[in-house]
Amino acid sequence: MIWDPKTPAVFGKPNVAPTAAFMERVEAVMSSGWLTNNGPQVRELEAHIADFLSVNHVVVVTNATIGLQIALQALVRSGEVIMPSFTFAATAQAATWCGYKPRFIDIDPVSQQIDVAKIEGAITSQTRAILPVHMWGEACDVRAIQDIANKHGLKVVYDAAHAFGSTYGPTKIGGFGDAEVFSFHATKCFNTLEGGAITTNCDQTARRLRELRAFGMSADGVDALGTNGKMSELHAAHGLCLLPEFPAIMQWNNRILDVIEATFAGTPGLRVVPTRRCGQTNGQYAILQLTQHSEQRDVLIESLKRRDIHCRPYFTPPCHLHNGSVDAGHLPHTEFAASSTIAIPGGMQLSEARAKAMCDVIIREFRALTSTFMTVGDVLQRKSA
Ligand code: T4K
Repeated sequence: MIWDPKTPAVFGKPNVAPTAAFMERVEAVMSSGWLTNNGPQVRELEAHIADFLSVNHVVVVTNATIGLQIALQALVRSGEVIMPSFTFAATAQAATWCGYKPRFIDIDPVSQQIDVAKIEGAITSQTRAILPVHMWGEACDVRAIQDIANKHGLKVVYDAAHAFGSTYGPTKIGGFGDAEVFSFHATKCFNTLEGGAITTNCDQTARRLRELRAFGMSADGVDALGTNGKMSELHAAHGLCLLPEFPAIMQWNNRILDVIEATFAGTPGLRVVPTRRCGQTNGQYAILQLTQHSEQRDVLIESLKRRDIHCRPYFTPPCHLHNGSVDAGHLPHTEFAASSTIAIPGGMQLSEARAKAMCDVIIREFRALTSTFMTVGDVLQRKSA
């Protein structure tokens, strides 16, 4: 199949719930007179997600950023939180917003996951928690992380923004650490337009999370510094209508990822970041890395845009290089990943044939760019010789 540039492929294109089912729920909500504040749609969504993830408690929230803040606030008083720098700004900002000091460590260059071997070296007398990210939907090494946390008396909150439906071995992500936080943003393969969820198996933590989600209010009054993290009924309704579709979405995402991995295999200078080694993933993230000529990454993204293949550079700049960030020194694998990684379109918008055609265009554009680059380099080299 030849790539049809008139039909765009977009990284982050939302999966939308079936319209008829969604409109039916919208009408029911609007005529019910109950629009937010732990309403019936929210409670139903929490129950369905708890069942889907096999976890005791699900607390849905306005978005994962607020979810991370609430989870940290519920579990950690103050101090330092160890996390990767190669992550979306929200991970670090959530901790900073709550008054904790992020302590950034490097990633494993192959998986782009937090480098577990570097965690213990970053622990100080101020360290209170570890905030690992299940990067690109793949589970971190949760067993090793829990061992370190137990040894040093630290809490673990997972940023599971990418990982809804993914597993660690046979076990769904959701019950690891002290809490896990999912994003249900529109760009996530399961979404509530905006939204997120905190999951935990601990009854006491769940009670605390529910209080903090609603201004720190309990039956006894306002006894903690909370926030407004409540999900509205309409957002929950979208999630309820999309959830039954989700197993099929996951399956298709993975089929497309198979095609993408197979098409790029053995292409010099490009690799697909492996995301399915620790268990299943939701298959949403097709992540390409320029292992050579990474300086051409942004030029490649621009040239693909002209072919209606819309990609995103992630995570640029990495968190330790944000303005106002604490000095974490040089994190070489993080800095290389941030300058060489591209999230490419995948999932439901593509047929297998279109996925292959799209990858062929990416390879051709990359080769055209880098052979031009090499010719210029060769010329310069010849001139200076
Ligand atoms: N932790 C991690 C590790 C995260 O990756 C994120 C968020 C969070 C925490 C926080 O989760 P939330 O608080 O958002 O629940 C996007 C998303 O906005 C963000 O949720 C996501 N991670 C991040 C990886 O990607 P941007 O700034 O790249 O978004 P934006 O609006 O440029 O969208 C990306 C692409 O998606 C666009 O190029 C086009 C497409 N798109 C987007 C929207 C919103 C659509 O086609 N339709 C749409 O409606 O952050």
